[in-house]
Amino acid sequence: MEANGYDGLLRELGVDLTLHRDLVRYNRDIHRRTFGSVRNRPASMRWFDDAVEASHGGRVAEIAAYRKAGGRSIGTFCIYVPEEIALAAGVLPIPLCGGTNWSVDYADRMFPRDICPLIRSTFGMAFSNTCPYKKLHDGVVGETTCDAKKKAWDLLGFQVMEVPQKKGDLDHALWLSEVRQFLKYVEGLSGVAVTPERLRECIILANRRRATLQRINGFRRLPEPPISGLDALLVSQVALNQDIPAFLAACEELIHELERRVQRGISAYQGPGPRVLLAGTPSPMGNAKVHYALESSGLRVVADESCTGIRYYRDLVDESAEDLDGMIEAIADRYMSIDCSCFSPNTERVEHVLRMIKEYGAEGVVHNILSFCHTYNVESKVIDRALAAVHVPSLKIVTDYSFEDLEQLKVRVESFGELLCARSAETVAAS
Ligand code: BJ8
Repeated sequence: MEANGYDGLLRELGVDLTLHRDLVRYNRDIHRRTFGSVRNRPASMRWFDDAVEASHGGRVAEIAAYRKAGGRSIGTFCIYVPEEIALAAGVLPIPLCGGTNWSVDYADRMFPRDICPLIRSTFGMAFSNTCPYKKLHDGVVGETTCDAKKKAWDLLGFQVMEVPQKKGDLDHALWLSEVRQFLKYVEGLSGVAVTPERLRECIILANRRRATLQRINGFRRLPEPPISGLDALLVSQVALNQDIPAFLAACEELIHELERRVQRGISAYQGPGPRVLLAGTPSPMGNAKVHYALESSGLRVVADESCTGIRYYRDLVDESAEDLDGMIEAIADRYMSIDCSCFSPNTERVEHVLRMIKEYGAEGVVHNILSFCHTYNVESKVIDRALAAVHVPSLKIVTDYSFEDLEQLKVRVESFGELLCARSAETVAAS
């Protein structure tokens, strides 16, 4: 029996079909449990559900066909890899699959157990021969962000971009030279020289994807958001895997539906609930546990301060440069503005969190930290100091992808929700 109609292709790609079926079943269950728990979803979310399913079938076939026609693709692990340059060279950047708990233990073959689940999940997929993209990549591009990732690239011999750890002039110069080298690398893979015309088109295309995500997430600022935090996460998760024009078309439909919902006063939430900003590590496709724990406990996740949230779409590349050099500089500048916790100091992130609290009307912050992610874990203390100064409470969740601690998490989340409700009642009483 074919799991999803793509067994022939998956077999050709060296995928272990028995394990892959098990993985797909596992992922479907988690998807149903988390996103399926949202009541009264916009009908156009259906496309995004299907896109998750397609990431193990139809999308794989599309990329295989693209390569057969002479195109190239690379695996990426981080939003520092400049997607517009890769696209301009005819190289599709595809994020490695790293959100499923199913594959975590398969990483033990090469990695210690005490590193973050995102890394273990990704490489567990590769080592168990269940990642359909493994053989579709003409290269994998890593980056020097956290220690666990840096050393993983060493072990596996990937191409690495050096992301500086500070943001001074020398760091900017280093990063610009890395971006230029990346351009040479992708040109070498595809044999296609990047022209200013093509790069401009790709800058505009990638900017449209970010601007579209900004529009969708803008709805979450409303007192009654027409889209839940879970569904907004799903849109972001799908964004990086799917064909950009198809993704943009689906988003337009969703935006129209959200506008209609706002006009009719339809909220994504059944009853009142405190608004929280979720800050920290990414939740890649397959993982929505913390969003689920919060929203199924009556809280509203109204903003995501993460790489599967605003960190990916906050800044656009300046489109005014006229020549190739100017465009590359504009791209380097935009990527250097990303506020990942691997930077020291990372004051921009603190400022961004404070600004987001106001923009999205958040009453509290929940730090979402993947186990063993030291940079985000320690940085939560820096953010907490700034939050204390403006009297915004926070809750820190350090967890992995498994659902074993869900009930425990929900108990903590519910009492945080009660605290936020009590504070808001006090504010109302005092006014
Ligand atoms: S820009 S957040 S995508 S590095 S969670 S693997 S940091 S131990 S994912 Fe990240 Fe780029 Fe930064 Fe974003 Fe390491 Fe932490 Fe794991 Fe992480």
